[in-house]
Amino acid sequence: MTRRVSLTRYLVEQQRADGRIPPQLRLLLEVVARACKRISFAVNKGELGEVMGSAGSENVQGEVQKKLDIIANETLIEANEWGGHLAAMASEEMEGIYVVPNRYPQGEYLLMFDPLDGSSNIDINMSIGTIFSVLKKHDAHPGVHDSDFFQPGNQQVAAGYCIYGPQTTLVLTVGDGVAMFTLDREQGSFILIEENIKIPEDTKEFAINMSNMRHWDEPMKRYIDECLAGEDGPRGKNFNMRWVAAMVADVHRILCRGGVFMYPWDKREPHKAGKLRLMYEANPMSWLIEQAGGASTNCRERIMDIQPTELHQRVAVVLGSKNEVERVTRYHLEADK
Ligand code: AFP
Repeated sequence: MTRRVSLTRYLVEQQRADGRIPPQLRLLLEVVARACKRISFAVNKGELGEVMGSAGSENVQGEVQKKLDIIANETLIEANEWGGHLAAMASEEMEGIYVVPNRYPQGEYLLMFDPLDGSSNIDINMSIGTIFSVLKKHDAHPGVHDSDFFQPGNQQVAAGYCIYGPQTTLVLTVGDGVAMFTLDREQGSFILIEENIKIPEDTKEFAINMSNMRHWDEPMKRYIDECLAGEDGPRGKNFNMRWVAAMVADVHRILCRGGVFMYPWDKREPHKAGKLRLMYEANPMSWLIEQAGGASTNCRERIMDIQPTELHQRVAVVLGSKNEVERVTRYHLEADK
Protein backbone atom coordinates (compact mmCIF):
# COMPACT_ATOMS: atom_id res chain seq x y z
CA MET A 1 0.00 0.00 0.00
CA THR A 2 1.36 3.45 -0.88
CA ARG A 3 2.19 5.59 2.14
CA ARG A 4 -0.26 8.46 2.58
CA VAL A 5 1.53 11.53 3.90
CA SER A 6 -0.70 14.10 5.57
CA LEU A 7 0.15 17.80 5.62
CA THR A 8 0.81 17.49 9.37
CA ARG A 9 3.29 14.70 8.82
CA TYR A 10 4.95 16.53 5.91
CA LEU A 11 5.45 19.62 8.06
CA VAL A 12 6.76 17.63 11.03
CA GLU A 13 9.23 15.84 8.73
CA GLN A 14 10.34 19.18 7.25
CA GLN A 15 10.85 20.52 10.75
CA ARG A 16 12.90 17.48 11.80
CA ALA A 17 14.93 17.17 8.60
CA ASP A 18 16.70 20.50 8.61
CA GLY A 19 14.84 22.76 11.02
CA ARG A 20 13.54 24.70 8.02
CA ILE A 21 10.19 25.13 9.74
CA PRO A 22 10.36 26.33 13.34
CA PRO A 23 7.49 24.96 15.51
CA GLN A 24 5.59 28.27 15.44
CA LEU A 25 5.68 28.38 11.64
CA ARG A 26 4.51 24.78 11.47
CA LEU A 27 1.59 25.67 13.72
CA LEU A 28 0.79 28.70 11.57
CA LEU A 29 0.70 26.63 8.37
CA GLU A 30 -1.50 24.00 9.96
CA VAL A 31 -3.91 26.67 11.16
CA VAL A 32 -4.04 28.28 7.70
CA ALA A 33 -4.76 24.85 6.20
CA ARG A 34 -7.54 24.28 8.75
CA ALA A 35 -9.09 27.64 7.84
CA CYS A 36 -8.88 26.75 4.13
CA LYS A 37 -10.66 23.50 4.90
CA ARG A 38 -13.51 25.45 6.48
CA ILE A 39 -13.65 27.86 3.55
CA SER A 40 -13.72 24.87 1.19
CA PHE A 41 -16.77 23.45 3.00
CA ALA A 42 -18.55 26.84 2.80
CA VAL A 43 -17.72 27.16 -0.92
CA ASN A 44 -18.94 23.62 -1.49
CA LYS A 45 -22.34 24.23 0.10
CA GLY A 46 -22.98 27.19 -2.18
CA GLU A 47 -26.61 28.26 -2.32
CA LEU A 48 -27.53 25.59 0.28
CA GLY A 49 -25.28 27.31 2.83
CA GLU A 50 -26.67 30.77 2.00
CA VAL A 51 -23.16 31.97 1.21
CA MET A 52 -23.74 33.15 -2.37
CA GLY A 53 -24.21 36.66 -3.71
CA SER A 54 -23.10 40.13 -2.82
CA ALA A 55 -22.53 41.32 0.74
CA GLY A 56 -23.68 44.80 -0.28
CA SER A 57 -20.34 46.39 0.68
CA GLU A 58 -17.06 47.42 -0.97
CA ASN A 59 -13.47 46.70 0.04
CA VAL A 60 -10.67 49.26 0.27
CA GLN A 61 -9.99 48.92 -3.47
CA GLY A 62 -13.60 49.84 -4.29
CA GLU A 63 -14.49 46.29 -5.35
CA VAL A 64 -17.91 44.87 -4.47
CA GLN A 65 -17.54 42.28 -1.71
CA LYS A 66 -19.23 38.92 -2.03
CA LYS A 67 -20.56 37.16 1.07
CA LEU A 68 -17.87 34.52 0.63
CA ASP A 69 -15.12 37.19 0.53
CA ILE A 70 -16.18 38.23 4.02
CA ILE A 71 -16.73 34.70 5.33
CA ALA A 72 -13.28 33.63 4.11
CA ASN A 73 -11.65 36.72 5.63
CA GLU A 74 -13.31 36.16 9.01
CA THR A 75 -12.50 32.46 8.95
CA LEU A 76 -8.79 33.16 8.46
CA ILE A 77 -8.73 35.79 11.20
CA GLU A 78 -10.65 33.74 13.76
CA ALA A 79 -8.51 30.67 13.12
CA ASN A 80 -5.22 32.56 13.41
CA GLU A 81 -5.63 35.23 16.06
CA TRP A 82 -5.44 33.15 19.26
CA GLY A 83 -2.64 30.63 18.63
CA GLY A 84 0.26 32.83 19.74
CA HIS A 85 2.15 32.40 16.46
CA LEU A 86 1.20 35.72 14.83
CA ALA A 87 1.85 39.39 15.49
CA ALA A 88 -0.57 40.70 12.86
CA MET A 89 -2.46 39.97 9.64
CA ALA A 90 -3.23 41.93 6.48
CA SER A 91 -5.84 41.11 3.88
CA GLU A 92 -7.23 42.31 0.57
CA GLU A 93 -10.53 42.75 2.37
CA MET A 94 -9.26 45.03 5.17
CA GLU A 95 -7.95 48.57 4.80
CA GLY A 96 -5.42 48.41 7.64
CA ILE A 97 -3.51 45.65 9.38
CA TYR A 98 -5.20 43.46 12.00
CA VAL A 99 -3.03 43.31 15.10
CA VAL A 100 -3.51 40.25 17.32
CA PRO A 101 -5.67 41.47 20.26
CA ASN A 102 -4.01 41.97 23.64
CA ARG A 103 -5.93 39.09 25.20
CA TYR A 104 -3.85 36.63 23.15
CA PRO A 105 -0.08 36.08 23.18
CA GLN A 106 1.76 37.69 20.27
CA GLY A 107 4.08 35.72 18.01
CA GLU A 108 6.76 36.79 15.57
CA TYR A 109 5.06 36.07 12.24
CA LEU A 110 3.03 38.27 9.90
CA LEU A 111 0.35 36.69 7.72
CA MET A 112 -1.04 38.25 4.55
CA PHE A 113 -3.82 36.86 2.42
CA ASP A 114 -6.28 37.30 -0.37
CA PRO A 115 -9.02 35.30 1.36
CA LEU A 116 -11.01 34.59 -1.78
CA ASP A 117 -9.29 35.17 -5.09
CA GLY A 118 -11.40 35.19 -8.26
CA SER A 119 -14.62 36.23 -6.58
CA SER A 120 -16.38 36.81 -9.92
CA ASN A 121 -16.25 33.01 -10.27
CA ILE A 122 -18.17 32.32 -7.04
CA ASP A 123 -21.68 32.63 -8.41
CA ILE A 124 -20.93 30.59 -11.55
CA ASN A 125 -19.48 27.54 -9.75
CA MET A 126 -15.95 27.97 -11.12
CA SER A 127 -12.57 27.63 -9.41
CA ILE A 128 -11.60 30.17 -6.76
CA GLY A 129 -8.94 30.14 -4.05
CA THR A 130 -7.14 31.60 -1.05
CA ILE A 131 -3.60 32.99 -1.44
CA PHE A 132 -1.28 33.54 1.53
CA SER A 133 2.20 34.83 2.32
CA VAL A 134 4.12 34.66 5.61
CA LEU A 135 6.81 37.08 6.77
CA LYS A 136 8.75 37.39 10.01
CA LYS A 137 8.53 40.56 12.05
CA HIS A 138 12.17 41.66 12.14
CA ASP A 139 11.96 44.77 14.25
CA ALA A 140 11.75 44.04 17.97
CA HIS A 141 9.99 47.35 18.72
CA PRO A 142 6.75 46.95 20.66
CA GLY A 143 3.54 46.93 18.66
CA VAL A 144 3.07 46.23 14.99
CA HIS A 145 2.95 48.79 12.19
CA ASP A 146 2.27 48.71 8.46
CA SER A 147 6.00 49.20 7.93
CA ASP A 148 6.69 45.77 9.49
CA PHE A 149 4.94 44.29 6.45
CA PHE A 150 6.98 46.32 3.94
CA GLN A 151 9.45 43.56 3.12
CA PRO A 152 10.23 42.38 -0.42
CA GLY A 153 8.95 38.96 -1.46
CA ASN A 154 12.44 37.48 -1.14
CA GLN A 155 11.93 37.72 2.64
CA GLN A 156 8.90 35.37 2.70
CA VAL A 157 9.29 32.35 4.97
CA ALA A 158 6.26 30.48 3.59
CA ALA A 159 3.78 31.03 0.79
CA GLY A 160 0.97 29.15 -0.85
CA TYR A 161 -2.59 28.96 -2.01
CA CYS A 162 -5.58 26.70 -1.69
CA ILE A 163 -7.66 26.14 -4.81
CA TYR A 164 -11.35 25.32 -4.42
CA GLY A 165 -12.06 23.53 -7.69
CA PRO A 166 -13.25 20.02 -8.53
CA GLN A 167 -10.79 19.12 -5.76
CA THR A 168 -9.57 21.31 -2.92
CA THR A 169 -5.78 21.43 -3.21
CA LEU A 170 -3.30 23.27 -1.01
CA VAL A 171 0.00 24.23 -2.64
CA LEU A 172 2.87 25.27 -0.42
CA THR A 173 6.49 26.34 -0.32
CA VAL A 174 8.77 27.01 2.63
CA GLY A 175 11.75 27.51 0.34
CA ASP A 176 12.45 23.84 -0.29
CA GLY A 177 10.45 23.22 -3.48
CA VAL A 178 6.72 23.14 -4.05
CA ALA A 179 4.39 20.51 -2.59
CA MET A 180 0.70 19.86 -3.33
CA PHE A 181 -1.88 18.37 -0.93
CA THR A 182 -5.43 17.41 -1.83
CA LEU A 183 -8.19 17.48 0.79
CA ASP A 184 -9.53 14.03 1.64
CA ARG A 185 -13.04 15.00 2.71
CA GLU A 186 -13.84 11.69 4.45
CA GLN A 187 -10.66 11.82 6.49
CA GLY A 188 -10.70 15.60 6.89
CA SER A 189 -7.00 16.04 6.14
CA PHE A 190 -4.80 17.30 3.33
CA ILE A 191 -2.82 14.45 1.73
CA LEU A 192 0.42 14.95 -0.21
CA ILE A 193 -0.12 14.27 -3.91
CA GLU A 194 3.10 15.68 -5.40
CA GLU A 195 6.33 17.34 -4.33
CA ASN A 196 9.31 18.95 -6.08
CA ILE A 197 7.00 20.25 -8.79
CA LYS A 198 8.84 21.57 -11.85
CA ILE A 199 7.50 23.82 -14.62
CA PRO A 200 8.85 23.24 -18.15
CA GLU A 201 11.03 26.13 -19.35
CA ASP A 202 9.19 26.34 -22.68
CA THR A 203 5.47 26.43 -23.31
CA LYS A 204 2.85 26.91 -25.99
CA GLU A 205 0.16 28.19 -23.63
CA PHE A 206 -0.47 31.74 -22.42
CA ALA A 207 -3.04 33.29 -20.07
CA ILE A 208 -4.04 36.93 -20.38
CA ASN A 209 -7.30 38.88 -20.52
CA MET A 210 -7.25 39.50 -24.30
CA SER A 211 -10.18 41.92 -24.15
CA ASN A 212 -7.74 44.51 -22.73
CA MET A 213 -5.29 44.25 -25.65
CA ARG A 214 -5.98 47.72 -27.06
CA HIS A 215 -4.96 49.24 -23.70
CA TRP A 216 -1.55 47.55 -23.37
CA ASP A 217 1.81 49.05 -24.21
CA GLU A 218 3.70 48.07 -27.38
CA PRO A 219 6.03 45.34 -25.99
CA MET A 220 3.06 43.47 -24.51
CA LYS A 221 1.15 43.71 -27.79
CA ARG A 222 4.25 42.55 -29.66
CA TYR A 223 4.57 39.43 -27.51
CA ILE A 224 0.91 38.45 -27.91
CA ASP A 225 0.84 39.31 -31.64
CA GLU A 226 3.77 36.95 -32.16
CA CYS A 227 2.02 34.16 -30.22
CA LEU A 228 -1.16 34.67 -32.24
CA ALA A 229 0.76 34.50 -35.53
CA GLY A 230 1.45 30.84 -34.71
CA GLU A 231 3.46 28.62 -37.04
CA ASP A 232 3.58 31.31 -39.74
CA GLY A 233 4.96 33.98 -37.40
CA PRO A 234 8.37 34.66 -35.82
CA ARG A 235 7.78 32.08 -33.07
CA GLY A 236 7.24 29.28 -35.58
CA LYS A 237 4.74 27.45 -33.35
CA ASN A 238 1.04 27.57 -32.52
CA PHE A 239 -0.03 28.80 -29.09
CA ASN A 240 -3.10 27.98 -27.01
CA MET A 241 -4.85 30.46 -24.68
CA ARG A 242 -6.57 29.89 -21.31
CA TRP A 243 -8.08 32.45 -18.90
CA VAL A 244 -9.99 31.42 -15.75
CA ALA A 245 -10.26 34.96 -14.25
CA ALA A 246 -8.90 33.61 -10.96
CA MET A 247 -5.14 33.91 -10.60
CA VAL A 248 -5.14 30.87 -8.31
CA ALA A 249 -6.57 28.67 -11.05
CA ASP A 250 -4.32 30.06 -13.80
CA VAL A 251 -1.21 29.62 -11.64
CA HIS A 252 -2.33 26.13 -10.64
CA ARG A 253 -2.56 25.12 -14.30
CA ILE A 254 0.93 26.53 -14.90
CA LEU A 255 2.36 24.55 -11.96
CA CYS A 256 0.69 21.42 -13.36
CA ARG A 257 1.70 21.73 -17.03
CA GLY A 258 3.58 24.98 -17.68
CA GLY A 259 2.46 28.17 -19.37
CA VAL A 260 2.76 31.91 -18.88
CA PHE A 261 0.34 34.17 -16.98
CA MET A 262 0.26 37.92 -17.57
CA TYR A 263 -1.63 40.81 -16.02
CA PRO A 264 0.13 43.86 -17.46
CA TRP A 265 -0.08 47.59 -16.82
CA ASP A 266 -2.65 49.24 -19.06
CA LYS A 267 -3.41 52.75 -20.26
CA ARG A 268 -6.82 53.13 -18.66
CA GLU A 269 -5.35 53.76 -15.22
CA PRO A 270 -1.75 54.78 -16.00
CA HIS A 271 -0.95 55.69 -12.38
CA LYS A 272 -1.62 52.07 -11.30
CA ALA A 273 1.27 49.66 -11.86
CA GLY A 274 -1.19 46.84 -12.59
CA LYS A 275 -4.32 45.17 -11.27
CA LEU A 276 -2.90 42.52 -8.99
CA ARG A 277 -1.68 43.14 -5.46
CA LEU A 278 2.04 42.79 -4.78
CA MET A 279 2.13 41.55 -1.21
CA TYR A 280 -0.60 38.95 -0.98
CA GLU A 281 -1.06 37.90 -4.63
CA ALA A 282 2.06 38.48 -6.74
CA ASN A 283 4.75 37.76 -4.12
CA PRO A 284 3.46 34.37 -2.89
CA MET A 285 2.68 33.22 -6.46
CA SER A 286 6.11 34.41 -7.64
CA TRP A 287 7.88 32.42 -4.95
CA LEU A 288 5.93 29.25 -5.79
CA ILE A 289 6.71 29.70 -9.49
CA GLU A 290 10.41 30.35 -8.86
CA GLN A 291 10.62 27.38 -6.51
CA ALA A 292 9.23 25.27 -9.37
CA GLY A 293 11.94 26.52 -11.75
CA GLY A 294 9.88 29.26 -13.40
CA ALA A 295 10.35 33.03 -13.37
CA SER A 296 8.30 36.06 -12.38
CA THR A 297 8.74 39.74 -13.24
CA ASN A 298 6.73 42.96 -13.44
CA CYS A 299 7.76 43.02 -17.14
CA ARG A 300 11.09 44.63 -16.15
CA GLU A 301 12.42 43.38 -12.82
CA ARG A 302 12.03 40.39 -10.52
CA ILE A 303 8.79 40.83 -8.55
CA MET A 304 10.26 39.39 -5.35
CA ASP A 305 12.92 42.16 -5.29
CA ILE A 306 10.40 45.01 -5.30
CA GLN A 307 10.44 47.01 -2.06
CA PRO A 308 6.80 47.54 -1.02
CA THR A 309 5.73 50.96 0.21
CA GLU A 310 1.99 50.33 0.60
CA LEU A 311 -0.07 47.48 1.98
CA HIS A 312 -2.33 47.25 -1.05
CA GLN A 313 0.34 48.11 -3.62
CA ARG A 314 -0.37 46.92 -7.16
CA VAL A 315 2.04 45.43 -9.65
CA ALA A 316 2.17 44.24 -13.27
CA VAL A 317 2.72 40.48 -13.41
CA VAL A 318 4.26 38.05 -15.87
CA LEU A 319 5.05 34.62 -14.44
CA GLY A 320 5.46 30.99 -15.44
CA SER A 321 7.67 29.09 -17.86
CA LYS A 322 11.09 30.68 -17.70
CA ASN A 323 11.88 31.26 -21.36
CA GLU A 324 8.57 33.00 -22.05
CA VAL A 325 8.85 35.25 -18.98
CA GLU A 326 12.38 36.20 -20.04
CA ARG A 327 11.14 36.99 -23.57
CA VAL A 328 8.31 39.27 -22.36
CA THR A 329 10.73 41.00 -19.98
CA ARG A 330 13.34 41.43 -22.73
CA TYR A 331 10.78 43.01 -25.11
CA HIS A 332 9.95 45.59 -22.42
CA LEU A 333 13.57 46.36 -21.55
CA GLU A 334 14.50 46.71 -25.27
CA ALA A 335 11.62 49.13 -25.79
CA ASP A 336 12.72 51.18 -22.75
CA LYS A 337 16.10 51.75 -24.40
P1 AFP B 1 -11.22 39.21 -7.78
O1 AFP B 1 -10.72 38.31 -6.71
O2 AFP B 1 -11.45 40.58 -7.26
O3 AFP B 1 -12.38 38.66 -8.51
O4 AFP B 1 -10.06 39.40 -8.87
C1 AFP B 1 -9.40 38.31 -9.38
C2 AFP B 1 -8.16 38.79 -10.04
O5 AFP B 1 -7.51 39.72 -9.23
C3 AFP B 1 -7.21 37.66 -10.42
O6 AFP B 1 -7.37 36.54 -9.63
C4 AFP B 1 -7.54 37.40 -11.88
O7 AFP B 1 -6.44 36.93 -12.59
C5 AFP B 1 -7.98 38.72 -12.37
O8 AFP B 1 -8.48 39.44 -11.24
C6 AFP B 1 -9.06 38.62 -13.40
O9 AFP B 1 -9.24 39.87 -13.96
P2 AFP B 1 -10.23 40.17 -15.17
O10 AFP B 1 -11.48 40.69 -14.54
O11 AFP B 1 -9.54 41.20 -15.98
O12 AFP B 1 -10.49 38.91 -15.93
